[in-house]
Amino acid sequence: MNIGIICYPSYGGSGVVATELGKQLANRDHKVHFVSYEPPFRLDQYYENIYFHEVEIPSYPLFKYPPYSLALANKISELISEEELDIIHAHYAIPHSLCSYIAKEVKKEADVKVVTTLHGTDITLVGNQSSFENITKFSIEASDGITAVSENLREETLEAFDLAEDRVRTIYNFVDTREYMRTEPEEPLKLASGEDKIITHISNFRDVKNIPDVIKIFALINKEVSSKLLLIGDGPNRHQAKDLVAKLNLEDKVYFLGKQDNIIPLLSISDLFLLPSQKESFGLVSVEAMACKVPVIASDAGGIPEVVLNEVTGFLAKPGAVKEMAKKGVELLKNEEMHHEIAKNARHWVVTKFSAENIVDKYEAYYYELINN
Ligand code: GMT
Repeated sequence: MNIGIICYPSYGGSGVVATELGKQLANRDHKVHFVSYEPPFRLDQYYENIYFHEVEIPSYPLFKYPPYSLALANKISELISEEELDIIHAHYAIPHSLCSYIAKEVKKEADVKVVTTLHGTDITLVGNQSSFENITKFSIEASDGITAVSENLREETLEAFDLAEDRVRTIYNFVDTREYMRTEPEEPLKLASGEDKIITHISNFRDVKNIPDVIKIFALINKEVSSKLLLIGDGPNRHQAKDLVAKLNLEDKVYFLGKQDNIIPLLSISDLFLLPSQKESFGLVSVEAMACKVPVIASDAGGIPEVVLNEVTGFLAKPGAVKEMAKKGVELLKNEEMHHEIAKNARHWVVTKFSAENIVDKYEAYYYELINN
């Protein structure tokens, strides 16, 4: 197949999933065309069967806001005929799904199917704002295929947009479990020297991630278990996080590592991963952590309980339940046998449920189903 993938290229779950899916499809001999304003950050080298098409953003004195969405729709429409696309896979509804729809309408004569994958915030935070509500609903309904990254998001989408049960299919996110595994670094990391346990959090530092709770949970754990906190990623709440770390006198224990392209070495030295978000449609980082045998303590919210199994691959508590999460963290870090068991379960769960082979089979089958109908 010739497959166009429309995604955000920046640091973030939806772009990661789109890029990894493209790589896997290219390995299966499909031709994959990424379309965005810059190459996705995980597309860091030459891959056979993968092409990148940059959307040039027009500037003109009249345009106070450069019309990126129109340029994107135009680029997709060009590719429909030039590359004979069979599938356009839009990751994140806004604006990718609508741009794909417009491109398809422009090239009416072409037989191309549009698949929209919903990642969560496109529906729960952005899509339900009045400025976007109608077009989000329209572009989702107009898609030939719709997928959601968890059952929870699927149900929320059906309800929010009043769709028929069979319109949205759940296809979970995945990781390449041959790449994501606990690995000894070639050179030991100084961060991991000493007896301290390593606790890790990765995110875009937005409100929904509850960064202050990450720090408060760590502060409580650190009173009982000597430990360090690695904060990976960046975003609007970074300053607030730094202030709280200073207020709690934890500056020598908390490391702000910023955005990291390769998180495997850091997960490989981690003993515990924290994801106390207000909500997550899926929580891809928790799968990446579990693949590297890191138990996860997370919020019992959104799609997380489908991903992290309470008392099996980690522990869940209501969002905001800082003390409870810290108590579980201490228990886990003090009990070597329990930690070993949960770490082992976590890896096994990811390999059986969220491996690239399983999930990419599902996307591939869905594409063929849409094409053949
Ligand atoms: O807020 C984020 O974490 C970024 C956002 C994105 O689009 O990159 O993440 C969403 O999509 C990810 C990939 O499907 C999911 O793993 C995240 O759970 C989801 N974020 C939220 O639901 C808050």
